[in-house]
Amino acid sequence: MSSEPSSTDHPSLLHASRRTKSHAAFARAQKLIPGGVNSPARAFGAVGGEPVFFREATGQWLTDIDGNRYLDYIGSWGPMILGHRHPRVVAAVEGALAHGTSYGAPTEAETELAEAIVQAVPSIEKVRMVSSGTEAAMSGVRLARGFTGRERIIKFAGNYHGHADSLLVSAGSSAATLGVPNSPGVTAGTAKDTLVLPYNSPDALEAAFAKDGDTIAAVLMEPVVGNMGLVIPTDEFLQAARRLTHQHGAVLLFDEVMTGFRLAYGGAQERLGVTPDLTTLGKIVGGGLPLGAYGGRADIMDHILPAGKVFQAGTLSGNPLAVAAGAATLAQLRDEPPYQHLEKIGSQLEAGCRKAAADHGLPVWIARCGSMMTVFFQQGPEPIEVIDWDTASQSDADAYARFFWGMLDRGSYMPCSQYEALFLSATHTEDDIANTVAAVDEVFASMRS
Ligand code: HOZ
Repeated sequence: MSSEPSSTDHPSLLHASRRTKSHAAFARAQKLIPGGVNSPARAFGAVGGEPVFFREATGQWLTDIDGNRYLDYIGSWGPMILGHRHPRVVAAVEGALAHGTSYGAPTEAETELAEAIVQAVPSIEKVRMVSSGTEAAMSGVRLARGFTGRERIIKFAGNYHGHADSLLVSAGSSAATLGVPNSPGVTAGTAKDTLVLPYNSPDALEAAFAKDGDTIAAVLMEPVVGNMGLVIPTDEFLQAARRLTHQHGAVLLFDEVMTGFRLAYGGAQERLGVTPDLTTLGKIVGGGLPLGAYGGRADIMDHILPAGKVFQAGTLSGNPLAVAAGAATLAQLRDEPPYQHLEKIGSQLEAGCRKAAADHGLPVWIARCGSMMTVFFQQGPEPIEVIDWDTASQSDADAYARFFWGMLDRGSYMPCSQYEALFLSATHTEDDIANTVAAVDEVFASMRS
């Protein structure tokens, strides 16, 4: 099977000779792993060319198997807020490893992590640990249904909550990137209880609750969206979600898998001042190891088996290595909060991108919240404000691909899709950002020529 990009002038080919080992590794992987990758998000499907294979990471740096170094603007899609291999996290994992890798039985470390989560996120009174954000969302939805005795949920087009069947409806992230927002394999019966509304539309929410309010178990949302590129909610929209769920006895379920511990120590809900009933967590809460969690009001959480009747289980739930990495990450974030630094370098990157776009007359919409940001490339002449999937999906995917490869060739590893946010870490320096802005300026200039 050939793994060469078909077009001879594709931007991925400009410096392909620097990535010959990645090319060979991808060819080998494709023979055994569908599409050569274990998650479509990393397949470079929307930017063309072939994925880069990595051998190690330290701080803000990635090294690929050809020996190329990149500034990492993905951070494993969010978890690595402290940078790669933070000494405190490494020591905690090594400490846990010395004792055992899995017991299938409770440990005190799980309760300590639960205490840290509850202290950080006041809306979480009780929390259950699972192994991924997907599991957290799937279980949170089941719990909301079990608690309310209702079947329908509301989700928003372009929001992504992992790959549980009922949530792969108008989904963002790689489902949107690769053109399967409604996945084959999800039955009509499963999908019919998922009502999809436009993000940032209080009117659509009002109308849905006016029509079906007594059948809606939950409103599930990314309080700041990272999975259709970065999209920021209006206060009016968030307040409508809180008010309507409260009025109609539905659960407000925030998916903070990306935003938890990132937009503030208490997540997007702290930053935005809105209190959900339930919250899902993933990524940072596991410190780079597989761990998710869902938590919230004790009266709701106590419906989970064995306290209540809603089933959810897992051999590796609360795995000791993942718990150690998560607890060390949260402790570090609490002891030396990086949020001011992240805001500073985030605004430096945003300002640099805005200036470069203006200097080169490139039509872009730039959205940023703390250490998450997206540059939406547009057709112009005037930028369209990106507020929902309708506006996000009008972006110029070819322009994004040229940007992505131009940045990769200049040593910055950006998200390989217009519909993913970039992430900064505490280890990125102002000099790193200045170098990246210089590269952005060059790439934007090349895109106008
Ligand atoms: N949640 C990640 C970003 N949208 C995707 C990670 C993955 O599926 O590999």
